[in-house]
Amino acid sequence: MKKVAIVMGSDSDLPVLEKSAAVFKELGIPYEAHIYSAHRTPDEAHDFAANARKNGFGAIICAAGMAAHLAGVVAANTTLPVIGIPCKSAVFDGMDALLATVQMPSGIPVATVAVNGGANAALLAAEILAVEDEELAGKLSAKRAADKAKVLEKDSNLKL
Ligand code: RP5
Repeated sequence: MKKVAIVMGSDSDLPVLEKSAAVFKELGIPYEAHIYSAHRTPDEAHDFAANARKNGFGAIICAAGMAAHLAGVVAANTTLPVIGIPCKSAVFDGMDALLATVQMPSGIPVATVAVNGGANAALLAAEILAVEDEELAGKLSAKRAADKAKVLEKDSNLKL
């Protein structure tokens, strides 16, 4: 199975990426995590993206807040699928990062998930890998069914 990369602009983004890592652990997907910033370590961000395909990655998750250019810069340097997570910051509540991540120019796509959407970013990466992996597709279906069962149990226990 291909690996997934988790790249964050700062260690202050870690709580969001812990949700991604939990999904990968649950599904048995190999991953590697890095702190590379589009602004503070631009050379490392570039080199990681440019070499990601030959280094065995199948998808890249990029999380950044504020002027969130990381996902776009990584996407500009690879044709692997890039999933952007806009991270919430104190001043604009994540709207700044959401717009910076989602509004990519035509030709360089970034699949943007919700603000702080670490779990969905990992699930989307898993779905991309599962296109060619029946066993992983089965695990994703089982997770959907288990999540559904949890909601239905809450429904039957609901007292209001
Ligand atoms: C972004 O700026 C990071 O992704 C982080 O969300 C935000 C703030 O970074 P720190 O100042 O906390 O390192 O580049």
